[in-house]
Amino acid sequence: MINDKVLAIILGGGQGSRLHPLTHERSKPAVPIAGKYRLVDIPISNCINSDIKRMFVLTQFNSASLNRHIKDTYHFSFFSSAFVDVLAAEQTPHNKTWFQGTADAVRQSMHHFLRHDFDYVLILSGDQLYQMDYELMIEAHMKNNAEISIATIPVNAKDATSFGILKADDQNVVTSFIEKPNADLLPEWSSEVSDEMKSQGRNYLASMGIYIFNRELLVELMNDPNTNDFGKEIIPQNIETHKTLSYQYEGYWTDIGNIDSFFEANIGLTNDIPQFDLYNKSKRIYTRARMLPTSKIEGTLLNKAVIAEGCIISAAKIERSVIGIRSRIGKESTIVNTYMMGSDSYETLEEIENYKIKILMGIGERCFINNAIVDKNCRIGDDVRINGGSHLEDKETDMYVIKEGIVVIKKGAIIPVGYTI
Ligand code: ADQ
Ligand code: ADP
Repeated sequence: MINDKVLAIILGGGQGSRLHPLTHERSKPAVPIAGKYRLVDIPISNCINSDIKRMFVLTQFNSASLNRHIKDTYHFSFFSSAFVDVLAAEQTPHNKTWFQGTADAVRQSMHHFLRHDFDYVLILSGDQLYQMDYELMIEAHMKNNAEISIATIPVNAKDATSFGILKADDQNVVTSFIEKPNADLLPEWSSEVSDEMKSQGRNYLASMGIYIFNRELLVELMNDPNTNDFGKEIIPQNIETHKTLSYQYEGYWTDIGNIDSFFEANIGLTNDIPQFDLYNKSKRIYTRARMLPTSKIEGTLLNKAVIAEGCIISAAKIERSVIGIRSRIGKESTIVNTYMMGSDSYETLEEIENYKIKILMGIGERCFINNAIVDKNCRIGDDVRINGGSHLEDKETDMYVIKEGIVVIKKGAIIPVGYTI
């Protein structure tokens, strides 16, 4: 049983500044994706689907929403050894012992891991969208007597500079590794890849930031207090002395660590055949069962829309958009290229009566919203016009942030009637 041998560690995020403002009030693993899930559901579901059921989530700060989500979602049988535990750094950013990097985060939590029986540790990133069977990677690791394995994927030259790039021999043993190489170094780093990858210009083998370490080796490496990061230090410093295997993966995989890639990954779910398959029952993505009512839609032209449960929609048109749980959208509004995360609760008629500002939760009437992310619990007044795009410069106000043309409305923001962005 693989579950007895492997412990999974999910790196839930450093300061999360690249996903600001979505990470302003919550830790990165708790950021909502795809209308009803949270980022952390992806690696957790991949683990469950790979029969790995003992998981730690490391995060820089404890958010109530992350703990509640994990507690309310992952109920394992009383008789099983399965668990998902959140370990949050308890220090402040000014304190030196605040997690200094991915390896440091693992180091500071080692005492929690060592209480368990395991032979291998599977280290995962918390901000990637993919469905991978880790069991196959662990089998390859064991079969080849490797001490470290790195999941790798071919990428093109443009992307190669944002990843760890490696070279492997014909037995897939890693021979060299460079973290985020400059573009001028790239010519030396191309690899032999399959014809299909070659035809897409994906000639560089990138680390997916997914690692397997043998227990003894990890303990040994974590005893060195001078290494803080897997990609920058641990991996490059150990490939020569410890057999390191490249486990090549060619399925859909995308890093969603910044606003632009997060937005694209969500909007990509509206494609005819999305690359990330939420409808595959053997690769199910788990999340909290909320017992919401079905969505109610009136007079709306829907085209490539992904709509979660519990919505009340009277919009004129919704196109290429993901609409999250409990969203309310008023009459004659048009929503295009938008990820609306939804709301945490419905307002009662009484609350609506007594609410001073009189802007209801959700999106009002006659609005136009394009190229936007609307975080949870926003109140967007009638006749608001938000037109994101490359014509807008990066900017932050107390209501919204513009990053690379995408307008992100902050959680709980109130956008007054008639406002234009
Ligand atoms: P990056 O993604 O740039 O490169 P990093 O920012 O360290 O690496 O993040 C890796 C994961 O760890 C992310 O999920 C991040 O949120 C999380 N993380 C970062 N700091 C953390 C901390 N202090 N505590 C807890 N979690 C933390 C890495 C590798 C590259 C590889 C890419 C693939 O270094 O070699 O190519 O991942 O995405
Ligand atoms: P986030 O997704 O931004 O991290 P939280 O997880 O903190 O947000 O909020 C989600 C949960 O909070 C919901 O499950 C809901 O139970 C609860 N909640 C938030 N606001 C309200 C409210 N006004 N009334 C009832 N429950 C609420």
